Amino acid sequence: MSNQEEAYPLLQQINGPADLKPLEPRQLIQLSRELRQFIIDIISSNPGHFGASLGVVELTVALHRVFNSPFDKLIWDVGHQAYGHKILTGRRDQFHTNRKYKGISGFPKPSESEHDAFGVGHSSTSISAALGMSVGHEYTGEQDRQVVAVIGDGALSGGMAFEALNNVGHEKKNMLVILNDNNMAIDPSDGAMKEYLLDITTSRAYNKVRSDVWNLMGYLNKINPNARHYVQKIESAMKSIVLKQSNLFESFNFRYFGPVDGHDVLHLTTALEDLKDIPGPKLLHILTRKGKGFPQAELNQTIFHSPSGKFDRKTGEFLVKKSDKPQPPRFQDVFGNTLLELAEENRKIVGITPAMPSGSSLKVMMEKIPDRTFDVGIAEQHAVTFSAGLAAAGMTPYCNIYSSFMQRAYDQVIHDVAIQNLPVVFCLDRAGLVGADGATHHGAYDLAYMRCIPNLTIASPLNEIELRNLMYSAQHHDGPFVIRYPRGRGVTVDWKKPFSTIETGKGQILRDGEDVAIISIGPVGNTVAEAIDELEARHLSIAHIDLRFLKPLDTELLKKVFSGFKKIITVEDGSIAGGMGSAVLEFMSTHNYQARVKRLGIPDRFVDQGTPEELQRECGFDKEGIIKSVYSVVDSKYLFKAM
Ligand SMILES: Cc1ncc(C[n+]2csc(CCOP(=O)(O)OP(=O)(O)O)c2C)c(N)n1
Repeated sequence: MSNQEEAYPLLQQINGPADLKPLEPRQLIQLSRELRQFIIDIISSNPGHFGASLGVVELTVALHRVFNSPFDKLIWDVGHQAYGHKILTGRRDQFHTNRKYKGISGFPKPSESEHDAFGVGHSSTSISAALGMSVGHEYTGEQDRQVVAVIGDGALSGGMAFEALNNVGHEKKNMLVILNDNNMAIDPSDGAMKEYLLDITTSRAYNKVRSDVWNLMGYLNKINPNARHYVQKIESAMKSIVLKQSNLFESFNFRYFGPVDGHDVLHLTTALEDLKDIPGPKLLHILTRKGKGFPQAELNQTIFHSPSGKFDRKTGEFLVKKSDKPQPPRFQDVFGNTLLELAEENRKIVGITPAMPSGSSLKVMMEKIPDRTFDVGIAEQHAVTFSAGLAAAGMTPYCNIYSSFMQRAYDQVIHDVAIQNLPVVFCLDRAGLVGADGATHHGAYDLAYMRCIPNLTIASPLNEIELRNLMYSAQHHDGPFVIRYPRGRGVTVDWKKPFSTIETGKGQILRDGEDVAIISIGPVGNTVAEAIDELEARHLSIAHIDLRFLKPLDTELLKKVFSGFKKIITVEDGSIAGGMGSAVLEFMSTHNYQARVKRLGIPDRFVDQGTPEELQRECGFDKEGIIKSVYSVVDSKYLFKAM
């Protein structure tokens, strides 16, 4: 017997949802146990999202027992909780490659499996997608397909989820929304919705009425399907009296069921079976515990949302020993600490995050100055316009949004901030290739999508020290100011060193040279510097310009570069199309310069997951890629010189 067969005897036999159908009820419990253990065993040695998948193990088993994927459509909101789904739908033996280069994606991805009904990664999309499918199935004559959206209480705080609820209530199509309520996003859930969900789960009288109706419906349905008609009559009478006024979802024309224990696989299975037969929009409210079954993850839910390294699969202790040498701070830590420092001096500064207090390190300021920090929920659009309002009232908001999530709030940046030239400082974290989260999370497009917006200032620091100085300089800027920086860490920061002002729109010459000029923006400039060191050792003389500001462009500096060089390479950790290199080309054309310009960056295709180093190599802007590009633009006599 192999180790696998010994450790997960039942899971080992599950190669697709069909294998769940003949299982005895007690085997569903066993399968849940094995599935949970399998996730713990793999994620402890190949880190990824953790707590959320553990929390929906029973739901996942129940869903695949009751529904027939891929005929029925299961849509996981965000998708970070879908590991169990992947494992039960034929990807058990690949699961050890989760989030790795060329491995399987950490999120549902239709190109990876027919069971991944909809591609996800960003939150609050599931109800819209489910409604679209439900309507689509009517057009294609496939209305017997069931459509299920699974959404967390955190994801439900996103405006799009409410837009969808509103529309579903109007369309009244067949679909089931499962609200997975664990009272957590990555950090504890915030906002009025959280209180509402708590009220609804604890209101005894309300729930007694609900469950009585539900039981009656299930019972009558079994003895006589026609009896549903009478039950519906009773229900709609009740609805108009009690439920509609007291239940938000009922007022959106959903039938609300629950709350039920989301860790009772047998009860869940029966509930889903019952709901399958009820037409129209339904919402099943389940209560779960994030990290269920792994005590450390239940206790430290934020850390174990997505543990940063390998951990002991029994004790939960992290295995990577802290290095003896002090590590440079992460960009996000520099953001958090610097904002606190600035806010202590400048009382107008406020900090805003859409549900990422830990990920952005806004938490640092939150702990010290809670009354000037705001976690607004997974609501990027609102975060931007809320910041605009704060700025209009004379405050200085620092609104921290991950680069890829900022895509959500594009019109808010243009309409609510830029047109009014409001002084909002946008700190875009996780810019560039982020690594294991893959295509949905790379901060690939911000330079391109921000560059065309009038009134914006756009900067990217070479390192953490510059991030501090840019944040310092931005507070008195008259108009919106974008600072984009990556995940990870670079250089040591002397926290005692006073801030210095960085003049808006000024780049810097990092190194003089003769043969080729390389223009970079942001921390990728450090990779460029390494490449140049190596090229110098091979007797090539390369100039290095750190543009620092994409907008306004340092035209003085660029004029110097185009006057002195006929071979120019641009390097950016962002999309080549429309990014910094494009700005340089436009500059060249506008000012009638002629040069050979080669642009390096993220190509015009979606890049999957891997380590940032692997992905930079794939995209051709790692050290070797830069060196190769230099050789490709220099004349053969230089090549000879370089030998
Ligand atoms: C648009 C967007 N903003 C932020 C995130 C980051 N994010 C991933 S999971 C998550 C929390 C989701 O909470 P919830 O829906 O309650 O699911 P849980 O993890 O609690 O199961 C957040 C904020 C995201 N994926 N998409």
